[in-house]
Amino acid sequence: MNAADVAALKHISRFCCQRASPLICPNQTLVKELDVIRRSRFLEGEERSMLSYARAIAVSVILLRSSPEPDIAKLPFLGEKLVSLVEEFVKTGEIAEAQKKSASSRFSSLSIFNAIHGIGPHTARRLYSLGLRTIEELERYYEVTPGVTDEDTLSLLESNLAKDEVTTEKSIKIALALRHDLSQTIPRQEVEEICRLVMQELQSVEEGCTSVIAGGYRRGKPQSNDVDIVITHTDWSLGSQKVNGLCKKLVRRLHERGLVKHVLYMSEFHQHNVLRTHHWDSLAKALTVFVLPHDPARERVYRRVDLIFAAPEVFWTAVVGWTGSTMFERDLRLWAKQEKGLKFDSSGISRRHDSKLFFPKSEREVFELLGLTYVPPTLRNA
Ligand code: DCP
Ligand code: MG
Repeated sequence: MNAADVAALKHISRFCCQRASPLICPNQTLVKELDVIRRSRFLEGEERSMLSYARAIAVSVILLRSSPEPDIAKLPFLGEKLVSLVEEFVKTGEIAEAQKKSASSRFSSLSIFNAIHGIGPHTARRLYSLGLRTIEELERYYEVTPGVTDEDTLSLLESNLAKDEVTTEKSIKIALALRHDLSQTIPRQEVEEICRLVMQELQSVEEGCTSVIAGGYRRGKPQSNDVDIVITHTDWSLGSQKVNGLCKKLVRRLHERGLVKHVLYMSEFHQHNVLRTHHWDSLAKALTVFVLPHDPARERVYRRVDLIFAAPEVFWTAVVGWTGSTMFERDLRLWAKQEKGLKFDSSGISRRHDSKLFFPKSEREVFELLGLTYVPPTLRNA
């Protein structure tokens, strides 16, 4: 970043894609308290309230740091309720509502359920309403036996390979059976090792591909919950042809090599449609469970690995879209729409009034097209 970029990012904008948000902030305790309430709103399906907490967290963190004794009432973008919560925290060192939520058994059950891949807030609430409270009860409900047999693995893999669709219930069973492994975070070195192995296999499937490890890893997190790899082909003239169908081929290959054990979700590239039930992009992707080759010197832990495939012309929008954070992405989309008349998502940038598509050739060009100062990945931790 040059000096002008640094100066521009110090300006406190309503959009977090115009601010510098480092990984570690000095208001960590306040953030944790506010985040309990944010998560509770999320689990209860109160989207608007959840968002105002998310925004408040992102902005108050920056502002409270910039001055030792900030005038809380003057913090921009914070409603009355949020201001009073921050004041309460400054006075007492905690927020009563957050303490109450943390101690609530409903909040605790919903959190435990939601931590399983495939169980969103809606399903978590449904399971709770059926009387389920603990992870053991959840296991009985889904008839999960300890470990998953190879037969289950193969049938799920084959059916996902054939159908290109979510098999939520089966995915939940697998995620539940492997929850001890999947809840362990992945150190950076292992993230890199996994990517190296994936790319080595990809080389045998299709020569000339390249990738970027996105997600929290790229934002500098020392430990990740999963590995997000965005893949494309280096040949711009033939690239999209080469990327088509690659997802399935690579997953098959990785499975044959014993590296991919399960596929929780897989889709080939698809056009946007109004019936989409999730807010994902239209890129081809496979959400997998991966394991490193046997090594007597260390324990084998199952890891979540997401493989995302983008044609060369949308590779950099895919990388920006999958680098996150979730809040940064949300504001990128909002900024593009409200301030620029553009539509941004991982699968491309288009102009709203005539659907003209843009094909940035670098990450900086993505920011330029959106009329934004470049924010390095490590400062996108809003
Ligand atoms: N992303 C998004 N919207 C989604 C899914 C993903 O904007 N529905 C973006 C933002 C995320 C990034 O993709 O930061 C990767 O998603 P992850 O769930 O893997 O989250 P992180 O990689 O940020 O953190 P971690 O994997 O360590 O939990
Ligand atoms: Mg990730």
